[in-house]
Amino acid sequence: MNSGIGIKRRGFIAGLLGLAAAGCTKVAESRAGKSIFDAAERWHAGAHRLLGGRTALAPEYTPAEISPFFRGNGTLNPSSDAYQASLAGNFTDWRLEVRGLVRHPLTFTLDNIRALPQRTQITRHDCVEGWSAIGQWTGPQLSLLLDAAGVREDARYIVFRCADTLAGGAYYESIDMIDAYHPQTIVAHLLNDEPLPVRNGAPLRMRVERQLGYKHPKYLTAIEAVASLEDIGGGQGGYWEDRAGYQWYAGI
Ligand SMILES: Nc1nc2c(c(=O)[nH]1)N[C@H]1C(S)=C(S)[C@@H](COP(=O)(O)O)O[C@H]1N2
Ligand SMILES: [Mo]
Repeated sequence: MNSGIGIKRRGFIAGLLGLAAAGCTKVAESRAGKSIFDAAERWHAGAHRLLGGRTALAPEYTPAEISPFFRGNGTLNPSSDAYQASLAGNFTDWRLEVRGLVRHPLTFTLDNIRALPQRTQITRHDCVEGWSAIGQWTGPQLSLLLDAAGVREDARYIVFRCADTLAGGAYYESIDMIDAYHPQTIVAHLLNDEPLPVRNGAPLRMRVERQLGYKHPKYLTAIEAVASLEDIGGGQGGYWEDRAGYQWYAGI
């Protein structure tokens, strides 16, 4: 069942990308869009029954509960010339690659990302450093991008690459396929209906709502499907996992 839907979704996205390039923005409302939503709903319902707790939804909040200010943490403004030039150009040159163990490596522009079916969710972000904030995030589900690229059967993890560099090097993170296909795992480009502020990861950041703050990479440049985390950084699956012994699975 899953692979059949995967093929349908890939065809859908391929069509969408072609249409987006031609300037059509209404595709998400089309009949193809509707049927793909139905298919995705059925897939998630089936997965939920099979996998139990790992696919439960994180709590969602009401607009009245949104924090007036969503603070930033870690990198607040990547210092590289490339990032600053892209920011100055309103990120029109930003590219998100989907690569690694996929049948069809893809490159998305921000317009491509905005043209995909969107999910909006109001969630609470919890940082291990002892603060929380509630925000409304919007973007396509990661599963849409992965199905468009056709993740191979030997892929077990999804690695995220970022444009910023902290004292210990570039930021990176990773999750397993259960979180990658979780309905609330989205590639966010809007916070509270506005393009992401720079401090919160402009122009793209992951939301992985069942996990702690450091599992939500900002300044996203690439999504890589891999079979093992052994050769990623120090092998523990993330910047803070490798440097400070943070848990790789940071479920909340
Ligand atoms: N690229 C990148 N992603 C990152 C970080 C970072 O420094 N660089 N910090 C992480 C941590 S520890 C937290 S709590 C959140 C903070 O997100 P915010 O800046 O939107 O509050 O981003 C996470 N993702
Ligand atoms: Mo954090």
